[in-house]
Amino acid sequence: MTIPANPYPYPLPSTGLALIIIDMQRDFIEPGGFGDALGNDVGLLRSIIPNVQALQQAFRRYGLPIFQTVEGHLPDLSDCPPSKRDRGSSSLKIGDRGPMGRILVLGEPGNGIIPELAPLPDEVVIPKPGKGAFYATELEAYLKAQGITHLIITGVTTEVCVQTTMREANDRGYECLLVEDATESYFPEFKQATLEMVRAQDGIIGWTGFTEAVLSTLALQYDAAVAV
Ligand code: TIU
Repeated sequence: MTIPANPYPYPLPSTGLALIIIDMQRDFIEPGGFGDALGNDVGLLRSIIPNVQALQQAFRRYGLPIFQTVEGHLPDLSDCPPSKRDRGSSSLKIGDRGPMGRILVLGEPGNGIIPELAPLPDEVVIPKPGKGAFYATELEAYLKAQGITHLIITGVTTEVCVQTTMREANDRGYECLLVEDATESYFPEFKQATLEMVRAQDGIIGWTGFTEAVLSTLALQYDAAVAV
């Protein structure tokens, strides 16, 4: 079974598939958070919520693992490099108190996953101090423990945390499909460039494809299995 994708169909394994949802947090998607403090139009990211929800529901329905990440720092900022906190000219820096609590600090209201994509109690949420989801996290240990080899990647923002994570995963041997209409950027041209660069050179980093293609292929593979 394969998922229609670019640059060629993505091989769907019989086991070892997981959904990765990167940083669908209020800090990036709602006014008053980190994304807003950096000067971005955060409303641009909302358009993918229904597609990420559809993938989340499908993976739940088929009993496939889902890993969400949140970018955030410990309250004492001991895991935040000064270079990250000091970068830029915003008056609201990481750790400062904003309208949704301290900016980009784990456990603050604004750092949480948006309610539309709230994880179930048994779903793993990986806190991450960097842009990539493998740097200084438990993600790889979870994936190895569960025999995961193939990652369907979604979330925000495409050219920052999503692309960094996909590159980290590719270097570790994971087969990655980035879902075009389930990832978004504050910069449409950067999203487009990311899609093109990851699938160029015969999939130098991996594949790109659409939500509907993933959903319909999963239905063929798993609904058929359920029917038998
Ligand atoms: N600023 C921006 O585009 N993104 C981030 O800082 N983090 C993530 O991409 N999650």
